[in-house]
Amino acid sequence: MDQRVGITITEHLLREQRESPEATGAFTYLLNELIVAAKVISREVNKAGLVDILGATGDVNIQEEQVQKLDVFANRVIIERMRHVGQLCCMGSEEMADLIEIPPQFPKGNYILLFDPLDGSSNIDVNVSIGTIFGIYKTESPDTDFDFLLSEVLQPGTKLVAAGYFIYGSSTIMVYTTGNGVHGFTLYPSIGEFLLSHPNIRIPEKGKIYSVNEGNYRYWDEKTKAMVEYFKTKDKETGRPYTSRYVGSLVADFHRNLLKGGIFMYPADLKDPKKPAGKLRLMVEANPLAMVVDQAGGYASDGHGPVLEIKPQELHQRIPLYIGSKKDVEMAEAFISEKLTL
Ligand code: P6P
Repeated sequence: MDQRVGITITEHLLREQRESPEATGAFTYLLNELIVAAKVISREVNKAGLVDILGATGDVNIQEEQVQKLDVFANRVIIERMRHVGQLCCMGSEEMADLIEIPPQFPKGNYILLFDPLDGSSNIDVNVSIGTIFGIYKTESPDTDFDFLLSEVLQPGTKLVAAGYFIYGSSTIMVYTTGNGVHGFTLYPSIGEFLLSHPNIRIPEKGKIYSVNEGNYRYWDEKTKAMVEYFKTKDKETGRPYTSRYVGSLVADFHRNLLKGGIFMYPADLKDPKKPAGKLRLMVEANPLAMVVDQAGGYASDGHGPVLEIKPQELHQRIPLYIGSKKDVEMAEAFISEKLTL
């Protein structure tokens, strides 16, 4: 009897490709190569405790964050694998100040890959789930001189052709969308394949979980404090107080809320005058996850409107982020944009 192992990610991508008349296979090839990079990262993350790859390198990245060795490794794996695929005109990484050029010896393509190679790095050596976040745009002008490509990269999230993440935890899971729903795959190390485990993910319209770092309370404005207080206030009719869950790893917090429902918040705060809009990055974190949650029936806001509609001004632009169950994010937005007073 045919012991089918289930639908592999490659089979799923090919099915999606067949449903797009204009598809040439270039995108499927691109995503498959990114998946190989994620498998390599997953292997290192899962054995990090056994080899000297834990801990910081002593360097500091563009975000002025202590660079962990696995950060450097993950960033290098993705860049070195993706630059020769022949489907990209450039890349942007959370770890790199500027756009990453495709070396002249490799063919270029029409796609742009933006990624956070290993989000949640502060959790690396305490065995908490971490992840890779990616977003893929297309450009109509792939031959634009590299010095002028940034204008092709700074597209609103509504223009993303694909987005998703890999979460390296108790198992390695890939969640992605190309605009036809959200699908999750679990890596089976014994066969080295991602198999469909979460078809057509839908986030509950309203949740019971709120995720925020309340250690930043004193740095929030009054609207933010009132908004967080709302989720903590007892009210039987609206199922409050919500439960607090905060891992400090965006991919882990987002993934839990995507499956169970709830809201993740990283509000603007006055903790670091250089980062008045909060900590999270529009291009490599907020936009890709906003596409995923939108496709799963949820919502992502910067407190005043849809994240996906923000016109990016710079590659490492930060924004406040409220993302998850639609009704919860709309409630948070009402507080922050002052459309609501209780
Ligand atoms: P804080 C990890 O460094 C990260 O970028 C996200 O993964 C996470 O959600 C956030 O920072 C945690 O930040 O300030 O609460 O420690």
